[in-house]
Amino acid sequence: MLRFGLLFGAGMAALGAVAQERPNVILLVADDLGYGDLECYGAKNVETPNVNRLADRGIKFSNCHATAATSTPSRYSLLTGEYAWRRKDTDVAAGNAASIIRPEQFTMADLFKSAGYVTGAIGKWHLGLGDVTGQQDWNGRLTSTPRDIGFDYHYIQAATADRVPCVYLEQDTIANYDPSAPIYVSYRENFPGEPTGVTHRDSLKLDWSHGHNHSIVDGISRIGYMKGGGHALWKDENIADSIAAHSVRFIQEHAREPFFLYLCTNDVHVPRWPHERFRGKNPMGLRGDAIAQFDWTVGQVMAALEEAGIADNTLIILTSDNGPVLDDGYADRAIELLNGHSPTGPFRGAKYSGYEGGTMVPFIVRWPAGVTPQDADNQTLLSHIDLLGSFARLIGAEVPENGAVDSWDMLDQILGRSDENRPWVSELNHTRTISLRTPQWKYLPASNLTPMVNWGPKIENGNSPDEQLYNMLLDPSETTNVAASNPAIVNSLRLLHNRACR
Ligand code: NG6
Ligand code: CA
Repeated sequence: MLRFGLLFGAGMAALGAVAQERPNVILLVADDLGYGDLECYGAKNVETPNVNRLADRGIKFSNCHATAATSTPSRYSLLTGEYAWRRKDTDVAAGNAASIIRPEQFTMADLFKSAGYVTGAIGKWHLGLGDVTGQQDWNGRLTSTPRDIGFDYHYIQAATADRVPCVYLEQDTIANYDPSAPIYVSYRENFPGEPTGVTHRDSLKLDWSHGHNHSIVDGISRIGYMKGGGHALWKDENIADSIAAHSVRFIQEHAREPFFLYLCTNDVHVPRWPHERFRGKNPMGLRGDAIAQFDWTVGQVMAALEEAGIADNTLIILTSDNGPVLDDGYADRAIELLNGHSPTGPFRGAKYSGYEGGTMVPFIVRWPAGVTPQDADNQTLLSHIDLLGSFARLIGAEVPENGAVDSWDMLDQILGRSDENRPWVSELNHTRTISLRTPQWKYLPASNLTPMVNWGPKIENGNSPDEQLYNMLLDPSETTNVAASNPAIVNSLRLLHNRACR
């Protein structure tokens, strides 16, 4: 209470009547949304009025990094405050993977709960479920769910929309469960007689381009095999509506008590099949439609807060889990229809990559006037890893001694009260090469791993047998490796890498 008073005394006075002492927090995480994909970050061909409004009333950061260039490790670090590279089992998870965050591990949700908050996780999960991979009881009650790691409420997709099972889990059981169609899931083999993207390719409403040719659900073939589900199966065009509706309900139900909502959209991950309100409307095709649908979700959340009279007491942080990708396995013409739009903005690489495009993400912090600056551009170097440690001070909660070991308190930076950079941030590519970014430099260690993503997407991993150094102040697009002419800087960054990234 005292800490809160100290921190927000001035801001709160400026706000006048404030319903609650502790702010609600909504952490809104898009999937594969690029740094350059929002209008306020320079996107072309797509309007994002709701996100613009959020940025107008808050701070738009232009140097904030996800910790990893794919979802599972990025989200692991976000929720635990521990770098994913400390563990071997944090790569992109299958839809039947066991829960990666074990109940004994401290999480962001535990932090909020310890301060008396109601906590919810809605939307994409992709951190595993159950105790043993492949042994989940999809027809009964699941164990090791978000409820075991601090979330009071969950309504989630087990992994991503391109992975089975294509159903939502709500409070440990399948939402809208259909007893006449029991659910079976396998990542090893098909169930006899079930159609796949290979056997029934002609029937698909969205063709696959690489992978994604196993079981067909809602006319789209996925990764992995499933059988059953009946009326519990999702329809892709309703996913955004469903996530938004559950989020709005969560906000309404908890408007009179402090809440933390971890809201993860399915947009703009593949398969992109937005609702017909959006589908076919954007000149960039389905990927543009999905960005517009994402923006709509943001509008729904803001409207719910305003209607409940709690917009002024809710801190919203909007970001993405990793960089963008165009062809990620479905023939949605994302590349052909770009029309001059650059999903990564000026940055090299994309999702999966150790270059900046892999982890440079939009990051908007909105709170009302008087607490955070309005319509501000901020270039402070930040990382998602520090959200947990920063929230701890925000709500006056303690992080236990062995919890969130990598997360620092950067609250002053996040609220726009300090522009002191994080001295370095670490970026994990999908081959588990860790790069370092400092305010001036980008260092990629030597790696003999493959330089390009070696399945469909034409994306550079950032791996090279030579060490790489880029001067980010002069060359933000990482075009010219200046390692040879800066041996002292390379040495010091190699030492830092050896010390900090193990
Ligand atoms: C890849 C998938 C890709 C996407 C990614 C994870 C194939 C060929 N590609 O393996 O489509 O699902 O994993 O994306 O299977 S993430 O954003 O959830 O990390
Ligand atoms: Ca992602």
